[in-house]
Amino acid sequence: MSNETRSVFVAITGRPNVGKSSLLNRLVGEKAAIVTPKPQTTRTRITGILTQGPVQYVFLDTPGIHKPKNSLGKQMERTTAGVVAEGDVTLMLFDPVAPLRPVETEMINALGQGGHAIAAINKVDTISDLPTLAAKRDELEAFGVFKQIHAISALTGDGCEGLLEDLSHYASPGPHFFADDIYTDQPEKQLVAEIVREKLLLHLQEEIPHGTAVEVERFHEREGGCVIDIDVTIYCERKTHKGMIIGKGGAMLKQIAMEARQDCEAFLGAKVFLQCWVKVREGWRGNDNMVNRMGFGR
Ligand SMILES: Nc1nc2c(ncn2[C@@H]2O[C@H](COP(=O)(O)OP(=O)(O)OP(=O)(O)O)[C@@H](O)[C@H]2O)c(=O)[nH]1
Ligand SMILES: [Mg+2]
Repeated sequence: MSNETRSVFVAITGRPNVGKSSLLNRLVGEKAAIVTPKPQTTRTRITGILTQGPVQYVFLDTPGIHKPKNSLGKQMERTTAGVVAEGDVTLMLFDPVAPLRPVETEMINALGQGGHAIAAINKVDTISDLPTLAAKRDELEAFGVFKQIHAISALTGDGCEGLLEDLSHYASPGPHFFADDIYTDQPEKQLVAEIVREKLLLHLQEEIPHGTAVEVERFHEREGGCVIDIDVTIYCERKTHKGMIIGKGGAMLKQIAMEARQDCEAFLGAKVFLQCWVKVREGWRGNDNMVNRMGFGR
């Protein structure tokens, strides 16, 4: 390998819950994106950066492709389309078992219109029979769109090295876009907001967490940098939701804040005082202006 610096932008796409954010974290070796068992966890574009010697990989995680039901969903769809147009290569993830959905077929056909695309069948740790994998591979191959089809597990790391090697072939010579020692370009405030949202998704049922948005109102490092005070507002869509987020005697909110604080302390390397408030912003997901104002218009 030559010592000339090279970079490659990789757009990661695929249906909700297929493991895009898990793969991003696995590839960069840090938690750049939140992960939950619920679909539509990722709402905005998340950048993960890995520098290996002369090659810098810039992974662009996207909201899972689905039929949008509201303004927020439409904005998420635009984000994904924009990111895919930006990548030097698109990496599309697939479930090893679930049949292809119409949105996936549409995306594959769109990828076939131009640019480079690679497929990866993720979660291979969940299947034991090779015919299933072979059938999925054949099905994807038949589109004639993907340059390579990998079988990987973001959970165990299986196949990820081969995938990286393959992606490195799409790198172009030039200076690195980011510092070699960073793994994401997200500001700390955004990482904190995402962590709080992850805990909301993990603890609350049904539509409630999907109707929440998180804003960091204050992020203050005390002198010496060992203690950080963080104030967070959680917006939800209904009064009844507010009650459920707070929980009996405040127990739910306390649990969410405690778990978020622990994660924040781990990545900020400081003691964190985290305070969370809950406010109602009725129907915000269905209102273009509110969706934009809450930071999704990017
Ligand atoms: N067994 C197994 N589970 C995985 C693997 N990759 C991801 N998961 C799980 O699948 C679920 C969804 O993972 P995410 O990384 O949040 O999926 P995503 O594609 O980013 O989802 P959205 O952001 O909603 O589009 C989580 O519970 C992960 O732990 C894998 O390789 N094997
Ligand atoms: Mg995700």
